[in-house]
Amino acid sequence: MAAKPPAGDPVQDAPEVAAPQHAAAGLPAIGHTLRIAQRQMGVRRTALTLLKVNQKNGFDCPGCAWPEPDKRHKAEFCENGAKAVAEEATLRRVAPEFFAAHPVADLAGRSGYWLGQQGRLTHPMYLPEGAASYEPVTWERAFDIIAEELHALAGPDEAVFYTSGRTSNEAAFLYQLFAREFGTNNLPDCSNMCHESSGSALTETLGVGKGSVLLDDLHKADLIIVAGQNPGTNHPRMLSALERAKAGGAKIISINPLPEAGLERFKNPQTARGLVGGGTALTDLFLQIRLGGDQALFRALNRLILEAADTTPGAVDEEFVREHTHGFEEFAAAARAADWDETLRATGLTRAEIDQALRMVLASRRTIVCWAMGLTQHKHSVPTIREVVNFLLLRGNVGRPGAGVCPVRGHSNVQGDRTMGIFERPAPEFLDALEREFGFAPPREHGLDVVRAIRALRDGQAKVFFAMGGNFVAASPDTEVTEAAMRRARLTVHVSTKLNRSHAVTGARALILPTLGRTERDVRGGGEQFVTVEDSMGMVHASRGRLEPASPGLLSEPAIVCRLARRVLGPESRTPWEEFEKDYGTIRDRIAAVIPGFEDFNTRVSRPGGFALPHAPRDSRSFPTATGKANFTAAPVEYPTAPEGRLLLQTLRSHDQYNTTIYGLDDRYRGIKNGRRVVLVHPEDARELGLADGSYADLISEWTDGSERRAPGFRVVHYPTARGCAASYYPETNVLVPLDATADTSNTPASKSVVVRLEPSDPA
Ligand SMILES: Nc1nc2c(c(=O)[nH]1)N[C@H]1C(S)=C(S)[C@@H](COP(=O)(O)OP(=O)(O)OC[C@H]3O[C@@H](n4cnc5c(=O)[nH]c(N)nc54)[C@H](O)[C@@H]3O)O[C@H]1N2
Ligand SMILES: Nc1nc2c(c(=O)[nH]1)N[C@H]1C(S)=C(S)[C@@H](COP(=O)(O)OP(=O)(O)OC[C@H]3O[C@@H](n4cnc5c(=O)[nH]c(N)nc54)[C@H](O)[C@@H]3O)O[C@H]1N2
Ligand SMILES: [Mo]
Repeated sequence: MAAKPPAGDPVQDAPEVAAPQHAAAGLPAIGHTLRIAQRQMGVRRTALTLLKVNQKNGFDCPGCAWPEPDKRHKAEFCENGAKAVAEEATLRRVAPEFFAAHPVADLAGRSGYWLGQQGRLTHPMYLPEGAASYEPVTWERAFDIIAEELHALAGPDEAVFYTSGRTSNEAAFLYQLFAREFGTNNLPDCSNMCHESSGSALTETLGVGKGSVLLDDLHKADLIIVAGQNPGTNHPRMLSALERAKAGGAKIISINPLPEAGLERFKNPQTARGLVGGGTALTDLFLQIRLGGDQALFRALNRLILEAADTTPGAVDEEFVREHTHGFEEFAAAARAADWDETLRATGLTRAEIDQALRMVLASRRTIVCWAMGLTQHKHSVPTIREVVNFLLLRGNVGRPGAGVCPVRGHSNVQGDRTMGIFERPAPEFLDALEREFGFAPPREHGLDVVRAIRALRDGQAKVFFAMGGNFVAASPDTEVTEAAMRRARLTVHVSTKLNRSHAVTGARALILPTLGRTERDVRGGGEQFVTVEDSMGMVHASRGRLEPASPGLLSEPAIVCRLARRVLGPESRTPWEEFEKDYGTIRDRIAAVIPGFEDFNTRVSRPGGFALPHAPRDSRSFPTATGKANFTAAPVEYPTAPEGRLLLQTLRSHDQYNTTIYGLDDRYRGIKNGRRVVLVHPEDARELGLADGSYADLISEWTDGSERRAPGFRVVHYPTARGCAASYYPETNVLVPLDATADTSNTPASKSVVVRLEPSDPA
């Protein structure tokens, strides 16, 4: 991101700070929702649109991946879902005249917020080599340009096909099919930066890289542990499930360096008590952990459970361990050796707090652990999540009602995209099935993930970058490195709904291909089409857009892939791209033939509410791992540390953003208003560093190779975070995350533990 609000950009970052709040939602949330929605859509469209979100005959909320309950409310959305819808259903437009008035250099100087506020893209746009501005282009010409650049490559692996997580199952299936027929597995996706660590850890230990619980399991649990997740902002509908679990007697432990308002108390806007009353207290025990201390915490709990079993039979589910697991002895030896000094240092917790957690764990028959980015974006994320699995396996908390692993996904269809084959390291069985069904030989070598794709572009080994949604340059780490890498490409192409920074940081030539959003009617081949998505709990259901498209010139994502494939692959491709474009039902028939769990897809998805994908550990306590059992693992305990005078910085989301899409400049629950360049620091740490509340500082990250990266001009906010741990918003701070700072095994950027020094400065 530009360091300073650029000249001519009316967005002023001038943070005002009040005390953090202690409850989420309630009446203020409704007021805030309606204000943002009406600003974008007007009153009538706001009402019509919001009533269709997440209804059985409506569209899937483009916000988060939290599942819909079977019995739905009239208004089954949340404040932040409504903002996501308003952002897409806005009445504002970015037409060709806009690009004439704003050359690329001008766009590159604007904030992400300003770019997003301009409205929906309406025409395919082309930036010729050496030109200053995008100009309108026909769809045919756009596909010709892409074909020209792809055919000029020395080989298919010089192309990269990125996916963000809003893409429907149908579009994702076609997109990976096209990339593989073209000849590459270079299919990086946002998941590489998100839950890849969960996928890696769960596949190795349980055999399935997805969560093992359904929504109803949350309602039945005795204990729900929420670690490294801020559902009040990022999965607000999860609070209703937590509220219901509490009504059934469940206890909640939250593990977080920040006291997040949404986890403290929930005022359910669907109930009178929530609207005007005090709401429901959610967290029973708050463990204010240091960044990256979770592996040490779960290791210590595992030691304590094993010790309890020495005196209390049943503390360990011995029958489950014997029948269904592998590697117990080695794990138990490592856990029994957990060191208390190290545990307390890594976690910043007291022994009394951990003992209190243990009592709650031992009192629970059915335990679920939910987590998100606070666990997945560290160097040692994979062993951390494996330790969570150890913890659940010990007491038999996998594969029975009310218990299990619950990685809470981000984008609304990020899990479905992976199921459809958007993966740079596809399983051989998946490729075999593609080969059988489509009669071509898919490439077998692994492709590039996000970080490796950036390196390949940087080093000139990749030359065409194609993105199905997302905002790659702003979402990726090491902004300056990533932007320089992108500028080296021959061609960059973005299929997008809205303008963003990736359209302003381009290769020699660039294309913007505008597409339909979830909310919009999709008529192809004379008939109205629907698409399908998979939520965080493996439920697959239909999504039908209801609004008139933002422009008659838009193509749907499946139509774009079909036309691109026909143009690039030519008559050699035996895939019926034309038929796929006209009737998405024919795509689903092929998905059914290729992907296990989708048998009879068209029939089953027509049922209201859809269907659940099979999940062997959940359904039958069988574990398709290398050992055929659930694997205990015993990794050495790791945790991040910062040298004297430095802090660990996490980069996280405010309440008014969807990843790189900025809805507004407030972070209501944390008491921040009208600005995003803030850094939250514990008052004691700030005093030691000589940083008064309200003063300004540059954030400088220090990487192990001695290199430094700087983000200037952040207002220091004294905030009750864990000691030694600071927090600041993404994507402004992505410039600080070194490209090489990634999680072991999953290669996910370690954006939740960046070592920084704060230097007093002026406002940026
Ligand atoms: N409104 C809205 N909804 C969204 C998104 C959005 O941007 N806006 N993004 C979507 C996407 S793609 C995703 S992946 C999810 C993200 O959902 P979250 O993971 O909730 O998102 P973050 O803001 O990154 O929050 C990380 C949380 O983990 C805590 N944390 C950080 N480091 C640690 C740690 O080391 N240990 C522990 N125990 N806690 C830690 C932070 O304090 C914070 O509460 O949300 C999805 N939903
Ligand atoms: N420092 C730091 N970096 C992070 C994270 C972090 O916590 N800290 N989080 C990471 C995570 S979890 C994720 S998931 C990634 C997100 O990375 P991305 O998914 O790449 O980024 P988004 O901001 O979600 O993408 C927004 C853009 O998607 C486009 N879009 C929206 N809807 C549609 C649609 O229906 N179709 C199409 N074709 N385009 C659409 C719009 O043009 C919009 O500008 O960022 C990662 N980066
Ligand atoms: Mo994500």
